[in-house]
Amino acid sequence: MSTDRALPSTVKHLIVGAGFAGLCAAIKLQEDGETDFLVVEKGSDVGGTWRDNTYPGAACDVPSQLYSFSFAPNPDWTSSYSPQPEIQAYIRTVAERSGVLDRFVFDTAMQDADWDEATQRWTVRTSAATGERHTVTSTTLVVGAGGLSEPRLPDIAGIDDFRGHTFHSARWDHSVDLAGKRVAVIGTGASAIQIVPELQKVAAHVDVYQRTAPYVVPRNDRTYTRVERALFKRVPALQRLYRTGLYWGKELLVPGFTVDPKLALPAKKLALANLAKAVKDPELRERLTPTFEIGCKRILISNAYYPAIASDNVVLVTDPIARITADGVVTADGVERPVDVLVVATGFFTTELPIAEHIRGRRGASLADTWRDAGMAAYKGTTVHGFPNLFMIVGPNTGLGHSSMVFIIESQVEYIRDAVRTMGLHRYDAVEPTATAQREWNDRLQRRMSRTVWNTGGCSSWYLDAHGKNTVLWPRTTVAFRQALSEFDVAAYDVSAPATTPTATPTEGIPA
Ligand code: N01
Repeated sequence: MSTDRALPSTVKHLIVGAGFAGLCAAIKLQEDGETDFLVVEKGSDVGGTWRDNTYPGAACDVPSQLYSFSFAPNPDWTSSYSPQPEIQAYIRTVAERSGVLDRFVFDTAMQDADWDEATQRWTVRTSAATGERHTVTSTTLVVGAGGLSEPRLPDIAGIDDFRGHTFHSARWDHSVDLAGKRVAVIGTGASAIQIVPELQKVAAHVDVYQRTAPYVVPRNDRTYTRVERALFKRVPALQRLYRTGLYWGKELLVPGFTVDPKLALPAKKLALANLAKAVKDPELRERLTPTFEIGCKRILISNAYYPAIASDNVVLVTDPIARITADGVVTADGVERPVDVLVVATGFFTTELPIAEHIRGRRGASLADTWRDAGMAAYKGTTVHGFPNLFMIVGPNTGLGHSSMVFIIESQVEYIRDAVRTMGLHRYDAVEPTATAQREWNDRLQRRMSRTVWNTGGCSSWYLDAHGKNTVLWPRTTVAFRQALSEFDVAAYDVSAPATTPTATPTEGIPA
């Protein structure tokens, strides 16, 4: 996708990112008649993480009927869990049909954003080509950059000396032919367990380097029949009903994460049965058995992962990696395994968002500076004290372990819409959550978090930051999230209105 659009000098709303979040914000602002906005996107297309993650086997582990916009149902999903190309095509279709794309600028990254107290505006520097205008000022800054967008490469000695091909799961190099190769996969998270079964089919040999065994439950995937798809198309209410059923089914899982892990015992049994069915070797099964409470790390879903691991051309390596050489991977026991292609499926920067370095608020401090000591924190996951008119979508403590992030995104966008309406109605130049409102929100949230399986389940995960604090997940139901963000609660905000010039009353200036 390309637009030859030059950047304007100023817009009312600047949106960063053209994934589900940025696109949703653009569509909903437009619905409110807020047409003075611009979306800057560092990639060449919409889609965000679904544009970037093109690895073999990439698919959603949340049912497609739920993992889509409520306002743009898609009766054409081919199966219950959509593969990446279908999701990417869906996002593109929604973007094209919504008529917002003329305000998207691709291949243009937000580099820095500074709040200017004097003008009450953001000054945003972008990577627009030299010679072009590359700075835009805006009243609001809506960041939809995603929590899973910046690949985290492992800090393993010698990794730069490796002479074969190396790539991260989210930056798959499709020019590398894997047929007949020896491939090593580092990591056993949601991405790796989708990749390994595909590699097993084509590579001569696959070594899977596992640090922590995950729980993997069966994936009840199935292709929709032509009749089902026709019904979804002709009777939209039926598709809505189906989606609603899926939604509440997912909500029922929440207490297993947030109240008592014993409630998740059926899922644990399912995962262990999934393992026992596919892996007959007791020693291998033992090494694949998780040692923490189910739910502490993301519960993975696959029918293909365990059978792939049990295949003759796949070896599960559980000795820690000591170093990487020019030709292979050496484990702590001194064994070197030769490798042609190294696939790094080691996840993303989630608790230290790289973009936080580049957004500077009222006192010139960046979000990263502000969050350095106590971790990421926002008010309702969306606004941040010290950063007026900044709206984050998928901000701190908005992530889910059980349902669709698209629901969270839509909830946050509704809140932002209401904030924009409120600002317009009262002619506020700026809104900023008070320090007290933000502190109380996070104190309550972290009190609830302390009882969840993510904090007590005996694992380390990408939900926890360097201080062991969970700054990623939402510790309640998504219903509670939507309710909390159902209206812009201006009482929790400091607002600034434009300086008004006193208007002369009719008697002023008339000599007595
Ligand atoms: O990343 P991860 P991911 N040496 O961080 C291991 C979403 N997603 O890309 O568990 C050795 O989960 C690490 O080991 P450990 C989804 O939300 C969704 O797989 O920390 N190993 C772990 O096994 C998901 O949760 C879909 O001990 C190292 C792995 O690398 C999120 O993205 C599909 C290591 C990283 O797992 C991230 O998933 C895919 C090292 N130095 C992803 N460093 C859907 O279907 C890390 N590891 C929607």
